[in-house]
Amino acid sequence: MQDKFKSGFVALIGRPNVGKSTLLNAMVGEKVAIVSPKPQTTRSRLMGVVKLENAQIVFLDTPGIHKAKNKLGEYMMQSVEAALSGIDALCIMLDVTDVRQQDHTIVKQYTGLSVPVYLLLNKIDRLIPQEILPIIDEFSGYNFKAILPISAIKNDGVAELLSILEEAMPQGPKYFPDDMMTDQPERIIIAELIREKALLYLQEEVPHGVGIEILKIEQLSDSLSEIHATIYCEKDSHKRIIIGKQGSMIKKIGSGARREIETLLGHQVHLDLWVKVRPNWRNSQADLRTLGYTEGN
Ligand SMILES: Nc1nc2c(ncn2[C@@H]2O[C@H](COP(=O)(O)OP(=O)(O)OP(=O)(O)O)[C@@H](O)[C@H]2O)c(=O)[nH]1
Ligand SMILES: [Mg+2]
Repeated sequence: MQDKFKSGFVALIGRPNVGKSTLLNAMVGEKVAIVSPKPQTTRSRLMGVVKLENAQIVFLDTPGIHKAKNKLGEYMMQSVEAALSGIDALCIMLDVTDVRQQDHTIVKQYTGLSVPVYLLLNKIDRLIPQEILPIIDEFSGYNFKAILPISAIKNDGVAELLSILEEAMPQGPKYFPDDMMTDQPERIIIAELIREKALLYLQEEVPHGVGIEILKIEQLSDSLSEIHATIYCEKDSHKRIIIGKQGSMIKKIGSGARREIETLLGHQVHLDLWVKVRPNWRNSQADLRTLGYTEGN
């Protein structure tokens, strides 16, 4: 019955690399957020809409909580705070294979909110049950509505989480149409898929200084689009690494990204990538704007 329909907003927060974006994708059932083994993958708040039979839950994935070291970091932390306004529930995630003092700091800071707060113990596929119990104990003194062990990557505990959250949602309208899975425009998803491959293949500090600008997306026919993008980095030495020996690295990033963009668009793509140095762009407000890191994203 329509008047029994439930809906609400749920933010997903936690330290970098705990698996927030992996869970978002598992719940939505599509890749709406990029994922990587490197911390600070997600840079902006992004939405994933989960359609249930009698409910719609709108999840807000957020950048991993860390101490900002530049303007990009400050923007990322503002995105976390912005995601918390107007939510109906909060999920704090931690990685059971890597519990740190900072998880407690986050938990202390956010369990005081006036909405139900859930603790998600992610990556349980990497531990045996006896190893998970002491972690549940360690966090049982806080004001959680529930503590839920899950494995986002194995889709373990995800259906249970959704039904618990559905229960907690207020009655409300369907905020978004059924075919809408995210608030991210296609141009941003394409830029993110390129950045995901940069994060995957580049090492140490190089990928963290990467930003992608999409210059042009042109659909040439029903079955072909041409995309031009620039990969920004902060130093000449990084540019050399990103291009690689005889262009081998840029080719690897490009073909990995192209395959995913083809899946997204449903047709063939020519992807043309350029690398440019823009020293210290992570501290330049103008550069952050060019690369899409501004309020509202
Ligand atoms: N074993 C295991 N690995 C996982 C699980 N969930 C996520 N991962 C891995 O953890 C890494 C980080 O995942 P992300 O989803 O990018 O983590 P995040 O919390 O969004 O990270 P940031 O965006 O940097 O804050 C990736 O290599 C994932 O494949 C899980 O349930 N089990
Ligand atoms: Mg993420």
